[in-house]
Amino acid sequence: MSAYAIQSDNIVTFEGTSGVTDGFIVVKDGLIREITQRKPLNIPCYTAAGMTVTPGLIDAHTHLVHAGSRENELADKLSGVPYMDILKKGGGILSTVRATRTASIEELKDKARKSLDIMLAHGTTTVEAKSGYGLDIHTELKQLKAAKELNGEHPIDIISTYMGAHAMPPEYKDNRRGYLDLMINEVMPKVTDAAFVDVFCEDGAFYLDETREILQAAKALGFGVKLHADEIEPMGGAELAAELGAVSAEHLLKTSDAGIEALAQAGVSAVLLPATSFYLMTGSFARARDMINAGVNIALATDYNPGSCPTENLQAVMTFAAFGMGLMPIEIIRAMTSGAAKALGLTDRGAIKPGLKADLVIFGTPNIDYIVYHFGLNHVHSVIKDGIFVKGGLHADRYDC
Ligand code: IZC
Ligand code: ZN
Repeated sequence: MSAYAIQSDNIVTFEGTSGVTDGFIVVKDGLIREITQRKPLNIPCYTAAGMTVTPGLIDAHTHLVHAGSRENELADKLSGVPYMDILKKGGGILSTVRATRTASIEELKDKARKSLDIMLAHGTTTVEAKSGYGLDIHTELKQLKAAKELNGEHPIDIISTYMGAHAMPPEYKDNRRGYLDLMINEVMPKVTDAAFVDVFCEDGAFYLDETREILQAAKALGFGVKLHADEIEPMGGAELAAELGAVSAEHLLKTSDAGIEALAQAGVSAVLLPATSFYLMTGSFARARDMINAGVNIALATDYNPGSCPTENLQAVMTFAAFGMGLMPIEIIRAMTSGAAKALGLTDRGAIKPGLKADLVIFGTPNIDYIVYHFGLNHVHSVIKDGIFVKGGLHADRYDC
């Protein structure tokens, strides 16, 4: 069926001031055609009365494609060993690099596909996926190829990011210049399956000058650029993101007032990852309220990865955004839909608006506050991607409302 309508008394559109309306969403050929108060005639009409319809959730920061897991590091973490110390000892990211290098593309895809299924079941319809667990040319391209193939095979849209600058590969430990040259001259020109390049700008990963050089080269090749910025140490990453005209700066736990102002002035989106703050037991969260007040566009994402945030579930992130950052439910949903679309440079989704993709989540809750209020479980009733029910579905006896 190419055209239908969904009726609900709680439609979170992000049009107007409150962003919430009631009425009918008319969907045709995969797109939203109309939001109307009048019942459309001559098309099937599903009723989602008592439920809440939002745009499909967009997870703007994940490390989706990788092999292995790191529960062997949990005891160290719980005993207070810092994340970067585990990396320095050859664990952390480098442990996942070893597993990913030896995995076949099918093994990578099988694991990532399971994660995509979990994401979809929790309401995610678009996901960003970073490479960065190969650090050599072959494995980085293998990760990006896995993501590209999954994009064609799974309902979720995958937007890829090349992140060779995630950690210094052991074979270049004493030759940082050599690894920078490899990424800039050999890997990036061969990357055809990614929209963005990202750098882990952090003490113990890549310094500010190295980050600038890599991202300037990426821009010259036509990539959009992103930074893991000011996560653990205040490195001036936000200021660099502004200087480079980055699409987004991500993490931002330690960003200064000047850094926040720079993001606002340059129109750089802030991608915030409160579940990671929780999982790393940092005791602090990014200053989301100050960023919103300064006029910075905010996205909230999972950071799904096997080390610092092993969850695919954006509803878990809602809990930490609310109770860690003090954000309101409407701000949280906006940051996972229209805010996240902007942080990925996407203009065809992220709101319930005529002409946009019909990517919709139907939550089995009476309003959006309830999604955040009753925490720790999955409230998704159904998911629609490009106009098609890909999870759940409204009952046939509810046709023709
Ligand atoms: O595998 O630990 N922060 N990179 C930077 C990560 C977390 C992913 C990981
Ligand atoms: Zn990350």
